[in-house]
Amino acid sequence: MNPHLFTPEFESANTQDIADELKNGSGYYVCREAVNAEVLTALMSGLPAFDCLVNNNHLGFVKAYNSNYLGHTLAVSRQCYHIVTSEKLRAICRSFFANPHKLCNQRIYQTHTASHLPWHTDNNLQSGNQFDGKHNMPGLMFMVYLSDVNETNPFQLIPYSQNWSLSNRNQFFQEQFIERNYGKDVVTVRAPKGTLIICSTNMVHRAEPFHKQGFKRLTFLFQVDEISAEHAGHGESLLVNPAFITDRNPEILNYLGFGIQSDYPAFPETSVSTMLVKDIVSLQRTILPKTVKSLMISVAKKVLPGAVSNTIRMNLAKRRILKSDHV
Ligand SMILES: O=C(O)CCC(=O)C(=O)O
Ligand SMILES: [Fe+2]
Repeated sequence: MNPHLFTPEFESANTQDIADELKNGSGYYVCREAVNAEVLTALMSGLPAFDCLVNNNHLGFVKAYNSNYLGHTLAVSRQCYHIVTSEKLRAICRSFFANPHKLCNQRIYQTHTASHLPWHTDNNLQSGNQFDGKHNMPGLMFMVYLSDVNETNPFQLIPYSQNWSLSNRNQFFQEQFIERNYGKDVVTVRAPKGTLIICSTNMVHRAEPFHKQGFKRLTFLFQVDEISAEHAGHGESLLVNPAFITDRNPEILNYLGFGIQSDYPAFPETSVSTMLVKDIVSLQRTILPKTVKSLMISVAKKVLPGAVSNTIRMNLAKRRILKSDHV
């Protein structure tokens, strides 16, 4: 474990008190700048580009409208792995959960330009990638801001809402209902990057809707839920880079869900149809010249005798080598 993962302020916070607040109190906990600045810098510099993955074997961001998602953080980022498996966060989980629990999902996402995520809770069941009702297992949602969050698109929550949210079995809450009944209670988390937010998955929350050209917010989010035979398979399939697992303590492996069924696909399900027109156009710009080149090569191969096309291919390869020597 990295001893300097967290700032002294968070390191010195009492994990039992945090768990009590989450379980029996307001249902949330915020520590401003909980993650050390150097860890954040290393985390950010190790992230893949926001490019689209086309026919390669890498893990990277996918595009869903105005958001980019990296759904396999523990396969890509050593810092994410160490934050999720840190003794400090596991100690909070140990105090909060009365029963075995495991990491159910994790992602880094960037929202930009506009977003409207309605009020909701995160105690969701899925069938494949579809919402399949609410469960009442205890769970914790952890969020680390990877951007400074001020006026635009802050996380918002309603304290104590974990005590009444289960009365709504739908995925989302009506905006007017929340505004009318709980508008004055809303807590808005405007805070610098590195801030850690923990809340009960039964807590009503959202990201404040926004529409602002040029705005971007990057966030690391993960969720730990109780394991229950009634909901076998609950949770997203996880990819981990084994090189990050420096401590094979069975408690960590169980917490990561080794040997436990997790059926949900990585969130969100994306395809070309979830890309914005401008992203498709930019992808076409990269693909089109390569398409034309491949087409010319395949036509040349068909019409030219084999010996001639081999000579051309060898000359092209030589030119490529010469060019790279000059770089
Ligand atoms: O990004 C946020 O502020 C909230 C995200 C959230 O609630 C979710 O993804 O379920
Ligand atoms: Fe949520």
